[in-house]
Amino acid sequence: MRDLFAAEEGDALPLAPGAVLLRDFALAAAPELLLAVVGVTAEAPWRHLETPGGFGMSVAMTNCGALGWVSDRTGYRYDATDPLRGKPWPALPDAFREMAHDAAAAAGYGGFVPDACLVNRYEPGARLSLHQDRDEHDYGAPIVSVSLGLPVTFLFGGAARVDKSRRVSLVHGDVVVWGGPSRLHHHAVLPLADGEHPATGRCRINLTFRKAG
Ligand code: MD3
Ligand code: FE
Repeated sequence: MRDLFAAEEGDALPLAPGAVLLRDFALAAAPELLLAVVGVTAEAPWRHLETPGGFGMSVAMTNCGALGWVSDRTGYRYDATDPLRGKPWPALPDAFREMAHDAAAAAGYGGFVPDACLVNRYEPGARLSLHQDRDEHDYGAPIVSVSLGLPVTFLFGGAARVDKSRRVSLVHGDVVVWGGPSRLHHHAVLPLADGEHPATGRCRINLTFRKAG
């Protein structure tokens, strides 16, 4: 338990319409999930993608599942082929599929079957600037986000870029399910503070499950 007044494990805290924070939902499965990340990155290594504007992203990324999110000078897209290796992305590990499905169900989204998992690695200073996730075909499906390792401050705003943002601290084992009216809201990840976590070392890993195709 984080502190005396923190939510009980398994509590579902509404963050915004359609968005639910499941504190500690991935805590028990974390070692298995992290082992699977090692397997995925042995096949499809971490890389810093280039944005269409020509900047290198501070977050290191890879993917597993039928589709992977990629960025290069031509834009953002989902691709069945890893451009680095010219091969399909590694298969979605069973532990990933189950976590995504069960978290979505706990948040009220039954039958979630992701076809894409973006794996993000934040080292100290790495951040994600304000954006929307709108490269997927089906905005009706939720996005499931699993936080592992070092804590981070997550900002989520509204439908318009200028809407006021709220901030929430996401720690090891937290899961957020974004769906319904919040699915296209703007969000950002503030620069990761330096630290050391027993499960991941000096980084934060985020798994983002989507139905992209
Ligand atoms: C809020 N990653 O990869 S998903 C991303 O912590 C990304 O690495 C976050 O944002 C991270 O695109 C976790 C968080 C997320 C996803 C979709 C949303 C937040 C959202 C849709 C609407 C509002
Ligand atoms: Fe995003």
